[in-house]
Amino acid sequence: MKTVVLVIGANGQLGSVLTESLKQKFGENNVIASDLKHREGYKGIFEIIDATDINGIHEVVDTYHVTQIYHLAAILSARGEEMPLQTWDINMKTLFNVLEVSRQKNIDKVFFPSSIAVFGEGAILDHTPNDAYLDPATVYGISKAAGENWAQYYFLRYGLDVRSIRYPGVIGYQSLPGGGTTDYAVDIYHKAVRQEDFSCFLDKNTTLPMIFMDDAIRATLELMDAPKENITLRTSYNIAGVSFSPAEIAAEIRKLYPDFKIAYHPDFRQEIASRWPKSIDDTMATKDWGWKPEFDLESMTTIMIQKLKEKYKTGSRNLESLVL
Ligand code: AKB
Repeated sequence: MKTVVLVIGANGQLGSVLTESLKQKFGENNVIASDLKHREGYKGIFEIIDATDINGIHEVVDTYHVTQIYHLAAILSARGEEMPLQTWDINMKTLFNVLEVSRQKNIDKVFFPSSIAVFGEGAILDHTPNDAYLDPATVYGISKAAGENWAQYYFLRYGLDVRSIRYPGVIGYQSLPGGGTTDYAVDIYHKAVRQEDFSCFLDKNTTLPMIFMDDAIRATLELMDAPKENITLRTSYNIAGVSFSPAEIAAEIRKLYPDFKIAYHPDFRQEIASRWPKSIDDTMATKDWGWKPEFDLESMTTIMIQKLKEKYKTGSRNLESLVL
């Protein structure tokens, strides 16, 4: 049977890039991108879905005979703290709707992104292991920790093949993040290329786990391709990319822009970051499906700067238009 993929949250930072990779893999006519609003200039099949409405998901699944769902819609850590109850409602409602449609329609595979935000002070924050204690302190983190357990429940109870990754902060030139605590690490490159000073909302030595977009996409595709019997974790897999602090990324940028200036003005996001891991132990992902990151801070910085320079040169000063 042919694979038909539905991506929910296809306009987001990860969704917009993952959708393109899925189109390359399965063919443009076999990938249905969806989000709350249409994306201007998008090439391919696009449907408006509000994932809090289960009927909308059912309809699209029926119309296109969808066999896989990637559910990427969520309110992230920083934005979530501005509207805690709404964030819980949206993050959980959309997940339940996806799980229920998938169960009822016998969807082959479901992807649910989790995050390093599931961890809190109860975990060892250096090389945090997959099975560390989970005591998240943000609504987003709580919703992801609960979501992981619900994913496992649907696997154990109904045999639904749900797979998940705990993403570090994702860094890419193709799209912009929104509402996360790790967003500074994308914004900083934009400011550097535009030769502007950068005001950082985290303290200089706040080390966090991050991952370059290419690695994040490859991890997702590799996990989804892995034989079912290899997937021993039905909650979520830790994956490591690269860990660094604002001071370290600024130093790397200064190798290319020696005059680059950064000032530190920590706000409420510092509190969130200080409870998150500094680095991640991804032994389980390596063992089960061969995960290995390829990008370090230096190689990531070289590509980010080169690609953003090209984009700004071709006149994409409007950040919105950086979404592919
Ligand atoms: C955030 O900062 O909220 C996200 C995440 C780490 O899940 N980028």
